[in-house]
This record gives sequence, C-alpha cells and structure tokens, in this order.
Amino acid sequence: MADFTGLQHESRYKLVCVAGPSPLFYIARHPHEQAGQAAMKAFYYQRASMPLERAYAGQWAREAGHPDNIVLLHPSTGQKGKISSPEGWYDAGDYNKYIVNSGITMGTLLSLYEDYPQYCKGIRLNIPESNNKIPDILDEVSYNLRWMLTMQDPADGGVYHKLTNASFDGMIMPEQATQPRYVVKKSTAATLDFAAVTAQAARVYAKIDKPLALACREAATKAWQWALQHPKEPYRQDEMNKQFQPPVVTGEYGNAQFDDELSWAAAELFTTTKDEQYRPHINRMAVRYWQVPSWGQVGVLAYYTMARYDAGMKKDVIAFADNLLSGSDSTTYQVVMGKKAGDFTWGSNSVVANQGIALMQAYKFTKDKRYLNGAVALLDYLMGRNATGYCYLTGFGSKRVMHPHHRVSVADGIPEPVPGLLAGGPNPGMQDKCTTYVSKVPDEAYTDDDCSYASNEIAINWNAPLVYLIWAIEAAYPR
Ligand SMILES: [Ca+2]
Ligand SMILES: [Ca+2]
Repeated sequence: MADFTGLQHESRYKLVCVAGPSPLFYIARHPHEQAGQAAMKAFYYQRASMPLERAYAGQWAREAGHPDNIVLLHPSTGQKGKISSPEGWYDAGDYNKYIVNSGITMGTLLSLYEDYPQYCKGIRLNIPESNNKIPDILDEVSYNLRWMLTMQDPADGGVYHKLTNASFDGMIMPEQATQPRYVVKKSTAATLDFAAVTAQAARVYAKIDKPLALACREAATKAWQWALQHPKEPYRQDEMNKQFQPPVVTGEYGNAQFDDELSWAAAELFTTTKDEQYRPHINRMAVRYWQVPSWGQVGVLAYYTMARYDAGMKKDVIAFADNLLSGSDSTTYQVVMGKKAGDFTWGSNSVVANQGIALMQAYKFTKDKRYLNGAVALLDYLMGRNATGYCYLTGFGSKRVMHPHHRVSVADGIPEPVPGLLAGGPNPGMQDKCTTYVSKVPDEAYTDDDCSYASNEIAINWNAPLVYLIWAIEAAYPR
C-alpha cells in the first residue's frame, strides 16, 4: 500500500518499483467524472425503438431495433390481441425488456436525482435531449418510464411481467432481431415494482413534466390496487410453459416473496401522496438479513426513501452501513466486498456498487468520513483494485473488459465494446460453463469472454448503482 495524500499536483503518474512500472494513474480532484458520465450514457446505448445517431453514439451509431409497436398478448395473459409498447432500454446483453429489473434500476436512478439534484442538473450526456431544459439523467430515465407505462393493462391496473421474444436471439444486431414479441402474464412483483417506480417518478417529474407526473401518479395507484387484489401472483416460467404456447425461455426474474416489493411500493406511494393508508404496509421486517438491494429483494429501497424524507428510518440505514463497514479492514483489498465468499454471486459487481450506495446514504446523514472512504474504496475495487486487476467498466482502465456478453458489442464489428457498461464480475457459480475461466476462487472467477453470461454480461440494474456510486462520490467533493 502506498499513500499519495502528499501529491497535490493534478497529473498522470506511474510508480516505478523493483517489479517494474505500474500502469499510469491519475491524481485529480474529480478523477471519476468521465467514468460516471459514461456509465449513465450507457443507458442511451441500450435504447430500443430508435436509431442511435453518430452525433451522439460516435462509432457505435446503429439502426433502430425493435419498434415494439405490435406486441402480442401471450396466451398466459388470458387475453387476445396486441398492444403497442415501444421505447425503453434493452435489459442486458439481450434485447428483452423486463419490468422487475427495470424496477430497481429506475428506483436507483430516481433516488440518485432525489439525493443529489444539484449535481445531476450539471451533467450533460450528449444525448438527443441534451439541449432541452430537463436534466439529461431525467430525459434518459423517462425513455424507459414511458415504456413501463405501456406495460400496464388500463382495464385493471395489473402490469405484464415482461416484454420478450419466446427465446433469446443469436449474437446479432438489434435491427436484425425480428422474432415476434410478446407480453406475458401479469405478476405481483412486476405490478408492485411498477407502482413504486411510478409513484417515485410522480414526485421527481412533478415540476419537470407535469402530464407525465400525473400519468405516473394515477398508474401507481391503479397498480397498487391490483396488487392488493392479487397479493401472491408469481411468475413461474416452467409452470407457464406447461400450459401455454409458445414456451418462453428468456430471463425469468421470478420472485416468490413479495413483502419487500409491497413495502417499497407503499413507501413510495406514502411519500408521494402523504396518504396514511400506505403506511401500515411499510414493513420493518422486509429487509431480510440486511442484504443490499437486488432485483428480487428491494426492501432496503423503502428504508432509503423513508430516511431521505426523514420519516424515521435513518438509524436503520446507518446501522446497516456500520454492519457493512465492520471487518472491511481485514479483507485483502480493504473493502466491504469479500468479507465472505457468498458476496460473489451472479452480478457481484452490483453487490459492490450497492454496498457503496448504503455507505453513501450513511455519509449523507452523518458526514462521517469513514463511510465516504469506504464507498471510495468500493469504487476503487470496481476500477481495478481487485483480485483480477480488471477495471470492470468498459472503455476505462489499463486492464480492460473487451468482450462483454452484450449482443451489440459482439455483433457490431467494432473492436472496442460499447463504452460505460459494467461487467457482472466474479461469480464462482460459472453457470455459463465457459472454458476460459482461469480460477475458481470466488473473487477471481471471472473471464473476459463473450460466452460468459455468468461473469461478463452487462445489465441495467448493475449499471444504475455504479452511476449512483460515482455521482454521489463526485458530488461529495465540491468544485
Ligand atoms: Ca436534457
Ligand atoms: Ca421480493
């Protein structure tokens, strides 16, 4: 370990030692600003239904994929016919659009805006909406929000679980992927996640886009009512496929426990409407074992929102952060991540980023530098201070991710992958059975190979907490 506190001159440096020179590194006041903007711009690159123009996308310009103006109602919906459900972001390395995973992604980005509005307002992303008066992060978020609104059945308020092909496309460009698209059955998890996101969006857009905010508020209330009437409607793909044709084999995002989704939706609806009917559903027990949030366990998001509006849960959030920090000084890389092998799950890098968010929440409330330093260390981990030495953000670092499991990056013929994407990270589960892993050790079980959907895919719910972590840290160091 070396301490560079004494170096005050902004420049690029390298360390020369017996083992040879280190990679170049930066001493700067805002060293992560570019990485933070790229990580947010990545959502633009994931847009469905519109062409990406060279002025914004550079060498990654491409044609529009998936108009999604004719989407079939899968027999599992119990309905016939079609809906129009354009726009939104491709979920991950594939071209499908999933409400559950959009849920935590949108919640994270909307929370970033609520927590750091001034910083967010100052960031321009060079997207088609960069010259309007709306902060670019909210332009980008609304691109997915408008899609989400189309996924609600106006007749009853329930929300279709996902919009998908029956099976995954090959490694082709989006405009070549023309299989029929379906929406599948409504589910409790999707409907509650939708209620949470639209309730939060109703507050965030209230002064920015009034019609959108009002539509969100109404959609949230209707979704909530449907969920109360259908409190345990799971999405179980295998069972569905025994009953209905065609079978659907894309990402399931199945989810058996809904008390956390109920609690999160209630917290957002309560905060937006101030209606006391929601408060009893905010469940203090929903944060099972105090896991950081993930697509299937969103209980902590209710705590963040209640703490943000000073509704009595700050102490819980600080205790959560203390629990994370405890023992982190004894891990190899001096970070919260890796206190136990079980941290290295599928998408482990999003665990890292979400741990960092928890610490930044505590820092916001206490101004105690231990939390900030812990969050910076976690960002350092993602940027290369880790067991593989990779910077897990495409387009950055001295040891780069070049082959993410991302259809556009594989199929576009451009050597560099689409920039700003966070690789999933080490995952000893190795469910993809790729043969290029060099280690089974939990924090080394990673391969930069496009076959590796278990360690090297990208996903919107992994990028969102990285954007939050970087922007929150940058906002903590004023200009
Ligand atoms: Ca804008
Ligand atoms: Ca759940």
